Amino acid sequence: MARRKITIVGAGNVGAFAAARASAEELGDLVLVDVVDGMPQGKALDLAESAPLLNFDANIVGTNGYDETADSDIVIITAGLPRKPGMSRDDLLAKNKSIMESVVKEIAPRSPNSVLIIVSNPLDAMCQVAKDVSQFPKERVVGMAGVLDTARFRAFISMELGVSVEDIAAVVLGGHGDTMVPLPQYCTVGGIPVEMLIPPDRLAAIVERTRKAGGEIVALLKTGSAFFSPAASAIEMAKAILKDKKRILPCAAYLEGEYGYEGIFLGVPVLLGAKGVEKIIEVKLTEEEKEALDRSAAAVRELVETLKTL
Ligand code: TXD
Repeated sequence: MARRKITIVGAGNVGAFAAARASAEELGDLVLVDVVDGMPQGKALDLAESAPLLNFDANIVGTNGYDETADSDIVIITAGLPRKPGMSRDDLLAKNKSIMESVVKEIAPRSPNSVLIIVSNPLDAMCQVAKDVSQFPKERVVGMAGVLDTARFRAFISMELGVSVEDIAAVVLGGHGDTMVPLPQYCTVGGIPVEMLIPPDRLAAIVERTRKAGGEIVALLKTGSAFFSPAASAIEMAKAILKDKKRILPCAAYLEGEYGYEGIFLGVPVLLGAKGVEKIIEVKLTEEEKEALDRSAAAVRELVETLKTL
């Protein structure tokens, strides 16, 4: 069987680490695209030279154009500007909108059967732009946010309890931003509800830290934002699709009535397989959680409305 093909647009921090993870996992051939002259070419060559050390086989190409991206199975879009300290995700809207439009215009006709994994912020709004411009069916445009938010939630619970991250299952819903909705009631540690292991005040603090986890990293780094865990999250999704794993992961998916929302991208648990978002899974929410999700959906909707005016 021919190798699968993964294009990563935006070969910055997240894009480059995603490429490193994809190649180390031998997910397929890679194309790195960026606007900076020489940079994607240099990173692609560097990565190719790591192959003999890491024992993977893949063609890795860096380019400033799009012809090399033709017939990709997956396109991960990280192109955009990262948040600076004090800058909200929303400030990025106008700049990243035009970048996303220009990228998707090039990608969609060359890889008409691909699944687009959107990473650029503001995430949920960028998914909408990608869907509108590509005209792809909703199954094939999916946003990376929940996998990362959930990983952060799991990491904090692991730190709190001193137990393996492997045993912690969790889900975080909602838009990618301060309004995200971690769901402690669905979080388990080795099958045990987390609420039996962590007292309410500590758990509330962990939920709050999860909400602000992106900002915590931005404040520490001062320039740029998180990239190890975002890259790993995007590749987790790519792997689920390429290997048709049918994983249940929280992703930004286009809702048409699910959870009571119509025509917006929002983070919900989905079944990710070869077709992309094969199913949206609806879980029962408490009144409080539903209200929080409503607020999150309202924030995304507002952003999308603003988007139309830009
Ligand atoms: O959870 C999530 N979804 C996120 C999102 C987690 C982390 C980062 N998140 C967002 O991803 C972040 O706010 C940015 O919008 C993107 C990429 O973050 P990264 O940290 O990788 O930013 P970099 O290092 O600045 O890389 C962006 C690259 C950079 O090399 C630019 O030259 C390139 O994007 N870029 C472009 N590439 C192709 N085409 C165009 N038009 C373009 N414009 C910029």
